[in-house]
Amino acid sequence: MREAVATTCPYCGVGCGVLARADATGTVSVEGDPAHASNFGRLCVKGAALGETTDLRGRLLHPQVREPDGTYRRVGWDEALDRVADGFRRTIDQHGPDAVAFYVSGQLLTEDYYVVNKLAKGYLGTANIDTNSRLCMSSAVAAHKRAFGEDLVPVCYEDLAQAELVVLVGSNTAWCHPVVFQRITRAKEAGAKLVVIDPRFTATCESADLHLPIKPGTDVWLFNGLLSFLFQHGVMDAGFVDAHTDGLNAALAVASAEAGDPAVVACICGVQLADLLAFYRLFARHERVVSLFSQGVNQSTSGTDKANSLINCHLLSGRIGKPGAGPFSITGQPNAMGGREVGGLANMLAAHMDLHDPVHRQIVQAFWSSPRIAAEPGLKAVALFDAVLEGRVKALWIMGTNPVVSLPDADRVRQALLACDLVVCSDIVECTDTSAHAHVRLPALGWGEKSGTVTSSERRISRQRPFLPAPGEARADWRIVCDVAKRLGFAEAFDYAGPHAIFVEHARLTAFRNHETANDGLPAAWRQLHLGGLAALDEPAYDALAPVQWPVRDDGSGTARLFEDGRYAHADGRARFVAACGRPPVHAPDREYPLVLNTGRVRDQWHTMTRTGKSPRLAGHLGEPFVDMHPHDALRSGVREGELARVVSNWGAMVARVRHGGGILTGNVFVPIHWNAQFASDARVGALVNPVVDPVSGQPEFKHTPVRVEPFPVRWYGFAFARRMLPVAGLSYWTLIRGEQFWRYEIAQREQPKDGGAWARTWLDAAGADAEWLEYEDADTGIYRAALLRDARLEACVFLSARPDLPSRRWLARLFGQAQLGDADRACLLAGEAPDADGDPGPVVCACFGVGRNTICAAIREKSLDTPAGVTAVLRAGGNCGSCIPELQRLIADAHAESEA
Ligand SMILES: Nc1nc2c(c(=O)[nH]1)N[C@H]1C(S)=C(S)[C@@H](COP(=O)(O)OP(=O)(O)OC[C@H]3O[C@@H](n4cnc5c(=O)[nH]c(N)nc54)[C@H](O)[C@@H]3O)O[C@H]1N2
Ligand SMILES: Nc1nc2c(c(=O)[nH]1)N[C@H]1C(S)=C(S)[C@@H](COP(=O)(O)OP(=O)(O)OC[C@H]3O[C@@H](n4cnc5c(=O)[nH]c(N)nc54)[C@H](O)[C@@H]3O)O[C@H]1N2
Ligand code: SF4
Ligand SMILES: [Mo]
Repeated sequence: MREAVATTCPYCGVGCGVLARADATGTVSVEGDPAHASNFGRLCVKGAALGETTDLRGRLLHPQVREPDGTYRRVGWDEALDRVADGFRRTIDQHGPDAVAFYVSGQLLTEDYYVVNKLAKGYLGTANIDTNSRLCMSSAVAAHKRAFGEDLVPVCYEDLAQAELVVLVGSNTAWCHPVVFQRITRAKEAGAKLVVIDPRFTATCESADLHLPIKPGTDVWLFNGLLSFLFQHGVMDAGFVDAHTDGLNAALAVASAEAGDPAVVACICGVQLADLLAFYRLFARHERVVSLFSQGVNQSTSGTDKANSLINCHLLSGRIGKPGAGPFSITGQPNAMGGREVGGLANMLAAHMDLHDPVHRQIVQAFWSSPRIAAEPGLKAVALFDAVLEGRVKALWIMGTNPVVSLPDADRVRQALLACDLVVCSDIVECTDTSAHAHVRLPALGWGEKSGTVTSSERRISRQRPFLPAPGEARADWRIVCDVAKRLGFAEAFDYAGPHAIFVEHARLTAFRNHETANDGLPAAWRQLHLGGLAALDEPAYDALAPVQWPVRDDGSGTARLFEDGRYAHADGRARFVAACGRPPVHAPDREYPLVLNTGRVRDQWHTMTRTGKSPRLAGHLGEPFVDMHPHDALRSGVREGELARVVSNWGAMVARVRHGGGILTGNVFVPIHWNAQFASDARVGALVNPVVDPVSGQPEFKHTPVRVEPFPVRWYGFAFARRMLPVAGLSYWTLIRGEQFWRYEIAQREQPKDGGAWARTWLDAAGADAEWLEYEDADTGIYRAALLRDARLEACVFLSARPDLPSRRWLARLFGQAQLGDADRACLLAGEAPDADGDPGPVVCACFGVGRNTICAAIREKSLDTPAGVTAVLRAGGNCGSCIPELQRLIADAHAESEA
C-alpha cells in the first residue's frame, strides 16, 4: 500500500479532507483526514464510498469525434484539438465572438475555471461562459452582492458550534451536507435549538425542535413577517443599523405592508400560527443565530429576494460578523465557491470584479495584458441554451456538467444540442445524456488524478492532490483549454507549466489594484477577496498548501469570519437592506396540472450518477427513480404505491415508481434529480421542469412546476440480476443499478409476451450447452421465476409477476457471492423466498455496514432500543459516517408509535 495522499472530497461544498491510498492493483481506500478543519476525520457515506468510483469502467480514455453515421471514432489529441480550435475560430470569424459559448461547472478546479474564463472573456472577447452554478448558487451570489456589495459568505463552520439557534431554510442538510449536519447535531446536543423550514418533512426534520412545512415559494413572506415582528418587538441593534447599514425603512415598509400581521403570514405560508410565532420568538430570543440556506431558497423565481429577506433579519438584529451568528449560504458543489472567485458566471469578470464596471474591466484587462475584454454580460444558462437552439450560438463547449439532465426543460436542451454546429464535451465518462450529442469528446482527468484547488462553503481553499496515474490519454481540464487557446493564437498567455502557475496568477489578480494605487493611471478597486498571502507560493509550497480561509493576509494566515469590523463592500462601506416583495411562483397548479413538482436529492447519489452510480454500496439505499406523493393525491390520481406512474408537465414527462412516506404535503410531489437515460428508460425529471428563472439571478425554478400524475399501466412487473449488462431495447420500463457482482434491473412491460419463458431465456441469453436453466411458472397468478447457472454458479435470475409485489431483492444479491448454488438455494430461488426468516435484511439503511431496514426494525423491537446509539451498539449501523442516523431516529419513532397503538 502506498502512502496516503491528503486530498479533498469531490462531492459537496462541505469540502471534507480525505486521506486516499491506491495499492498496486489500483484499489483505492479512503478515510477522513483528521487534520482537515472541514471535517476532522469524518466523512459521509458518499465520501466513504469514493474508492468504489475510481475504476476505469465507462471512462472516456481517448479523444473521440463523431462520424456522420453517429458513431464515434477514436482520434489523437492533435486532431481533436484542431477540430475544436478550427470550429471556434471559424465561427468567430464568420459570426463574431458571441456566436461561441462555454458551459462549465462548479466541479472544475479553480485553476481549470480560471483559464477557461480568461480565454472566453479576455481573449475571445465573449462573456458567453456560464456554469451549472447558475442552477445552484446564483441567487445567493446576487443576494450577497445586493446586501454586502460583494459575493461574500460571512460565517464559518465554527459558528454552527457557537450558535444557540440554527435555522435551516430549504436545506436537507442531513442528506446533502451530512458532515455539516453532524456539527449541527453536536450543537444541538450542547443545547442549541434547530428549526427547519421546508415543505417536506425530510430526514433533516427528524432532529428539529420545530419544523415549518411552508407552502412552496412563500419564504419571502415568512422572513418579511419575521423582520416586521423583530422590529415591532424591539429586537433591533440600532447602533449597528445606524453605523453599518442602509435601506431599512424601505425594506420595513414593504415587510410590514405585506407581512406585518403574523396571522396573515401563517395563512399565506400555510403553517399554524402558533408554530410561526414559536419560530419568530425563538429567533427574537437568541443572539447567536445561524440561518443556513440552500436550494429551497436559491432555486426559485424569487430566490434572490428570499435570500435577501432572510439576510435583512440578520442585519436588523445585528447578528452578523459575530461568533455564532450570520446568514449562511451553504454551497452545493465542491468548487462552487472557487468558480465564483474566478468569475465563472456570465455576468462576472474575475477575482470578484464585475463585467459591467469599466474600472474592473480596465484592471482585469491590464493584468491579463489581453487584446480585448468582453464588455457586456453574457448569456445565463437557460438563455444560453435558447440561443443555441435559435442558432445564435453555433459552437458550444461543455465541461464537467450534464445539461441534458440537469437544466430545466431538458428535452429542449437536447434539441438545442442537436441543432448546434459544434458541440464539444469534456468529461470523464464516455457516454452521458449530454455527450451522446457531442461532435468532439475530450477525456478529462478525474478525482484522484487531477491536481489543483477547491474552495468550500466557508471560503476554505484546499488542495485536491493526485494519487492515481492519468488513465489512457486523459488530460487535465486546464491543459485542454490551454491547448486550444494556443491553437487560437494565444500561446503566450496560456503557457502555464501546471496548476501552480495558474493558481498564483489567480492569487495575484485578487490582490492586483486591490487597496493599493499606483501612479500609472490605472485605478484601484477594493475587494474583500484577497489571496495576496498566496501569490508568492512556490511550487513545493503550493503542493504542501494547508487548507486556508480567504481573505488570506500577506503572512499567509486566513480569516474565519467576515465583517467583524462592520465594513461591507459597497462603496460607502455599509450593508444594504433589500426591499423584497413576496411573489408567487410563475406557474400555478391548475385543473390539468394540479400538483406541484418539487425536485431534489437523495442521500446516496450525486447528481447525474456518473460516479456514485458505480458504487454498489451507494446503490443499496434508494435504487430506483420514484415519485413521492401523499396517499390522498395518489388516490385522486388513480395510482398506487409500488406501481408505476407517469409524471407529466406542460414541458415533458417521465415514469417512476410511486412512493409514500417522504413527508410530502397534499398537493405536492417530490422526484429525485439523479436518474437519466444511462440508468433508466425514462426518468429525467429535468424534462418536466418549467424553464422560468429568477429575474435578478437567472436561477431556474427547480422546486415548483405544476404537474399531474397518471397511471403507467403495465401487464407485468419484474426484476433481474445478471453478472453482465442486459439489453434493454423493447422494455416498456427499466432501471439499472450496480451491485457487488451483478447488475440489477427493475423492469415492466406493457405487453405480456406470449411465452414468458422463451422471452426470459432470450433476454438472459441462456443458450449454450453449459447453461443450466431453472424455472417456475404459475400461469394463474402470472408469476414466472427463472435462474441461469453455469457450473452451478448463478449467472442471472429473473422474477416476473402480474403484480408489483415481487420478492425482496436483498437476499438474492448474496447468492452472487457464492461460487456454487446448493439445492436449498435453488429451491429458494424458485420459491421466491429467502432461506430463513431473517435472511431478508430489507432495503439498505446503513450503507457503510450494509444493514437493512428489517434487521434494524427487528433489533429495535426485540431489544427495546430507543436511541440511534443503541442501534449502533447492537448492529454497528450508524456508527461510521452517521448519514443514516436520521433514518434510525425515524424507525425508532415508528416502532414506538406502533407499540403504543
Ligand atoms: N446526497 C447528495 N448531496 C448533495 C448533492 C447530491 O447530488 N447528492 N448535491 C450537492 C449540490 S450541488 C447541492 S446544490 C446541494 C443541495 O442541497 P439542498 O438544498 O439541501 O438539497 P435539495 O434536495 O435540492 O433541496 C433542499 C430542500 O428544499 C426544499 N424546498 C422546496 N421548495 C421550497 C420552498 O419553497 N421553500 C423552502 N424553504 N424549501 C423548499 C425541498 O423540499 C428540499 O428538501 O446538495 C449538495 N449535496
Ligand atoms: N430538477 C432539478 N435539476 C437540477 C437541480 C435540482 O435541484 N432539481 N439542481 C441543480 C444543481 S444545484 C446542480 S449543481 C446541477 C448539477 O448538475 P450537473 O452538473 O449536470 O451534474 P453532474 O452529474 O455533477 O455533472 C458533472 C459531469 O462532469 C463529469 N465530470 C466529473 N469530474 C470531472 C472532471 O474532473 N472534469 C470534467 N471535464 N468532467 C468531470 C461527470 O462525469 C458528469 O458528466 O443540477 C441542477 N439541476
Ligand atoms: S459531507 Fe460527504 S460528500 Fe460532502 S465533502 Fe464531506 S464526505 Fe464529501
Ligand atoms: Mo448545486
